[in-house]
Parts: sequence; structure tokens; C-alpha cells
Amino acid sequence: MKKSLGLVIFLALSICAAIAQQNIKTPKAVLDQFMDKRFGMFIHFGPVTQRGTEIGWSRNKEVAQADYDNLYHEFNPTLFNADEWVKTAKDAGMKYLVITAKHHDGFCLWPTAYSDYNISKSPFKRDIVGELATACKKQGVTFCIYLTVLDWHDPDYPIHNPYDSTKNVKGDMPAFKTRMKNELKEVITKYKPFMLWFDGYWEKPWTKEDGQEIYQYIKSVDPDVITNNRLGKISDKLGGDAVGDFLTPEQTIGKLNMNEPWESCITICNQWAWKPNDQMKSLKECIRTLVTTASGNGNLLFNIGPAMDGHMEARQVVRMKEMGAWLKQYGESIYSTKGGPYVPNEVYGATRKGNKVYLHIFTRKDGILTIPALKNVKIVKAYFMNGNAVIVKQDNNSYTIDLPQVLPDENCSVIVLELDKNAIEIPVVPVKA
Ligand code: H79
Repeated sequence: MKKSLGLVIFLALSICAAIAQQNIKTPKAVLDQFMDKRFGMFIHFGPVTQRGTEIGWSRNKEVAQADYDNLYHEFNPTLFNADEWVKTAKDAGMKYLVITAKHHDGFCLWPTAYSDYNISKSPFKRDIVGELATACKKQGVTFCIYLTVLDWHDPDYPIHNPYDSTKNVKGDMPAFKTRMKNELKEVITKYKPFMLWFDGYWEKPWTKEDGQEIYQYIKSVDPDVITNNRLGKISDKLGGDAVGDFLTPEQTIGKLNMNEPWESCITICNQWAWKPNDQMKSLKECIRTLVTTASGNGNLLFNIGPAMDGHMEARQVVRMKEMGAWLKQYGESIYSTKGGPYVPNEVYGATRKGNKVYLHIFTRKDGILTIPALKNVKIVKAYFMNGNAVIVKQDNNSYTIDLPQVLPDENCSVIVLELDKNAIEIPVVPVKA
């Protein structure tokens, strides 16, 4: 009798725990909204731009710690104009924006009440995070915030110099997490971010339980806030023990994945923070990066590092505008689509929506393009998006597409294949070895 009562209590508790776990999941509709956006702007900015070195990791390397930690005393980006930054994102066709409110160095771009190492103590004084949140709201761009679980400036965080473990201190993680929660509550209630982009899953002092605790805390403040997976410890899987709503391949395009949401973060130049004369990607590369990402069913968070005076480099603004011009023409084949059913490769990628497959042609290797036929599917119409009809020969194994001598768009042409059924239900076409 006693035994079965124990069992009943155990089962009841397990069910409660399972329900509690489910409750903290981000609503699917919110996550779908995020994935429909497909293209966002990442902005890496802070006092380190005055040295032109990488944010975070150049501290104690290219820049001596004493110098790095005092840079905020002269940080005065007088050309910073939130409306201009947001307009640049909008003109590029980007639907959301993520600002590095706090990077590994611990400097806060908002006037936090919980640390003196923040923008209000710089000569600039203005609330960069707040101004961006307001400008985003005004221009209809979704506002998001980057934070990291490490903080080399916080006396309660055990690592103060990642390159020299003799500088480690005992720290006080419970106190550190309390401060983190206070800061989170502050930014969530003040700036209403749609998503929090965390960094730092690799940190030794940060545990799986810490990640779960903070995730639950965020959800208690606002259940709709999305977070990426780097708040937890598992970087390549979602669900189970993992924390967060989407995967985050860095400086590489994620693989086609119809089951787990993902977002690649990739820089327009090489460095995250501004670097003088940094090498910039060509327009072709930028567009192919976006299209290959969408073809893999992911989002692209494309990074720009504004210069130390707060302006975005003209050549980068032009590049973003050019991407925006391509998207104006072909956006229907990117926004609110799903990736597949073809796995993207060097020659083509595919996205789909309704009864359409959008075939993105990166390069013309030959006068004909042969791709595997989709099982039990008939193409009823084929044409270049905003252009001429295309001849497709169909048999059981393949579709053979006639390509013109010159493709209509040198960066990426889009062929629309109208099908006799819903394209979303088609299984991914296996790639032959
Ligand atoms: O904000 C950008 C990067 O600064 C940040 N993520 C993007 C969005 C990032 N920080 N660290 N990492 C990514 C990866 C960590 C790399 C490390 Fe290392 C390898 C840390 C320690 C070993 C390389 C070698 C960097 C420092 C030493």
C-alpha cells in the first residue's frame, strides 16, 4: 500500500515536472515568426573599436589589459545615429537586428544599474541599446540583444584573463548569476528584445544547470523571449538537456536541417568588431551566403562592425544596399520560405513555399542543368522569377532544365517551379555519394 502511494506521488511529481518543462518552451508561433525573417543584422560595437582589434579576445593579446579596460574613458562615437544604423539594416532587407549590449569584456552599452563599467561612464554617455531599440520600433525592425555568460571584468566571475589561469579567482557564481538576472530583467523590461543571443557555452565555470536556471528565469520575466542555444552547454543539438530555441553555427553556413531551427552568424568582413581596411566579401559571396542559408532552412545573422566614431563604413553600407536590391527583386523566394527539398551545393540551392520550389542558380556550368526528379511530383509551370519561361524536360529520374547563354542575374538567378502539389510536404532529396 505504502509502496503504491509512493509510486503515485512519484508519477504525479514527474508529470508536474514535465508540464513545468513544457511551459518554459517558447511558443512555436513565436519561433516560426523568427525563422520567417531569414535575414538579420549583427552589430559588434564597443570601446575596443578604438584599437581596431577583435572584440573580446584581443584583450590581453594585441591590446594590454590596462589599456583595454580603460578605453571606455575615451569612447565617444559622436557619429552614432541609431536611425541610420537601423535604416541600413532595413534597406538591406534585414528583418531583425542584434546589438552586442555586453561582450566578454563586460562593458555594457546601456546604463545598467548593476555595474559601473557601462556607457553612462564614458564621455558619450548616451544609451546605445535604448536608442537602437527605439529606432527599431519606429522602423519596424525586430530588436534583439547579444549578451554573454562570461565577464572578465566582474569580480565574481572566476576568469579575469582567459590566457593566464594564474589570474583566476575563486569568484562567486551565485552572486554572479544574481547580477546576471538583474541585468536580464533590466534589459528585457526596458528594451523589450524579441530575442536574446547568448555567447559563452564553452566556459568552464558555466554549467548546464546554470544555463537551465537562467533560461527559466528569462521565461519567468517574459515567456515569449527567444534565446539561442549558447546559454547552455550543448552546441550542436536542441531538446533534452539542451537550453535554447535555435542552433548557432559561427562563420559557417549550417547544413540543411528541416527539424531544428538554426541561424548562421557570419561577418561581412573578417573581424566581428571594426578593423581598418578589413577584407570585405564580394556581393556574389554575400548573396550566395544568404541564399545557401535559406536553402538549408536557416537564418543569416550578417555582422557589421561600425567604426570607432559610430559611423558604418560607406563601402559596407553600399554592399548592404546591393543585397537589399537583390532581395527587393527576389525576396519572395527567401522570406517565409522553407529550405529544400534539394540539399544546397555549389551550383544551386532551393527554397519552397506553397506549391512552388524556388531554384536558386549560382553558376552556369553548362547549357543544361540536370537535377533529381521529385517523386510523384509534376512541374506544371517553370519560369525565371520576374522573367521568361523555362523549358524543363521531366522523366522519372530527373528534370533537365535549359539555361540561357547568360543567366538573368549574375549573382543568383531564381527559377520558379510550380508543382501539382504542396512543396512543403516533399521529403528532402538524398544526395548521391
Ligand atoms: O562575438 C563573436 C565572437 O567574439 C564570439 N562569438 C561571435 C558571435 C566568440 N567568442 N569566442 N568564440 C566565439 C569562440 C571561442 C574561441 C576560443 Fe579561443 C577558443 C576561446 C578559447 C579558445 C581563440 C583562441 C580565441 C581565443 C583563443
